[in-house]
Amino acid sequence: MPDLIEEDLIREADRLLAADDVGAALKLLTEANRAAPSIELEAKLLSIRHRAFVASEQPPISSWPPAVPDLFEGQRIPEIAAAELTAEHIASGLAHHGSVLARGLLDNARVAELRATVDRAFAAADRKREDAEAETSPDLVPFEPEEKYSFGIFERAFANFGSGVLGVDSPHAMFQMIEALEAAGMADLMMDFFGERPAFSVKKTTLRRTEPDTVAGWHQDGAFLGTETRALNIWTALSPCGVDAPSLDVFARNFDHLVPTGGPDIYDWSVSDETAGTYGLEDVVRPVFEAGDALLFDHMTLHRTGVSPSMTKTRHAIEMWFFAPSTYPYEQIPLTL
Ligand SMILES: O=C(O)CCC(=O)C(=O)O
Ligand SMILES: [Fe+2]
Repeated sequence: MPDLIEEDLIREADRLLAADDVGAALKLLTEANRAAPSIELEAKLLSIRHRAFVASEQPPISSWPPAVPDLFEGQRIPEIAAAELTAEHIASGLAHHGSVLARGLLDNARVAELRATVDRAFAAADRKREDAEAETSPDLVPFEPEEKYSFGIFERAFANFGSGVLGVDSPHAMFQMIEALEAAGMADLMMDFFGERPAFSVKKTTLRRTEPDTVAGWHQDGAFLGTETRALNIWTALSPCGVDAPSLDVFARNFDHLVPTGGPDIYDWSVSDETAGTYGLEDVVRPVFEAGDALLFDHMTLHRTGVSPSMTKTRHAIEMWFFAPSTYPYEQIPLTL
């Protein structure tokens, strides 16, 4: 049960929400939680982010994708220090190279904290699988969206199958990650990029611990997100990867269409190795990430987990998909940033 101070804060946040001041409610609880972290406040923040989502705050900007010059000529996957990143760099990277690698998006302290939170969430998910009655709060608190959404058993099993835990089931991880992205300026930057305050996805925000013996499959996330949405995945490495631990394999080019799916692969939206090969494997890059580096890509980028038999280490990462609310793919269940 929340203690008195938390109850008061939550009541005050509800009052602000009733007066339609979502921003003030989020600010109140965020600042309180920064001063004294509490799972009740963190869970309430997620609930507000979900329930207060509105698709139509701003009209969509008319031309998409943005027409931008190639700011990274001669590079394959462009790299840039996160402190220098602008919305134009993101648009340019996506349009001309398929992705852009932001070095040092999260600092070491934030990475260490997040990695510990991810480990606790995984341990709690293991306990829960052994004993459905196990108490897992505060490490794992099953998220409950509004009733109109279908969500639960399947999504958790699917995340687990992919060596993941749903981000929203760890309100603490979501709090830390959003704080880290705010500190890195990504909230403002995405506002610039999308021309709308971004929303992120309940189903597509995943804490990952990827083992070196994982099975990888080529795909474009647009095969299930749809091609018409405006998306940005911030895929952040929380441990070094690309040499001893799985990274990502990414085509260093733009795709304006979905490539044919099917073949001897894991999901119906997977692309077979043979089909991927027809796009020129010489264009594939496996970035080497330091903890805190992030690859930014979208729903058209053709990629897979980048793994080799020689790898021996597990990699921690967070995959977090953002969308322009006006083009939100609703089955992915929205949360406002
Ligand atoms: O983390 C991985 O290996 C896969 C991530 C992925 O497919 C994605 O972020 O879209
Ligand atoms: Fe993906």
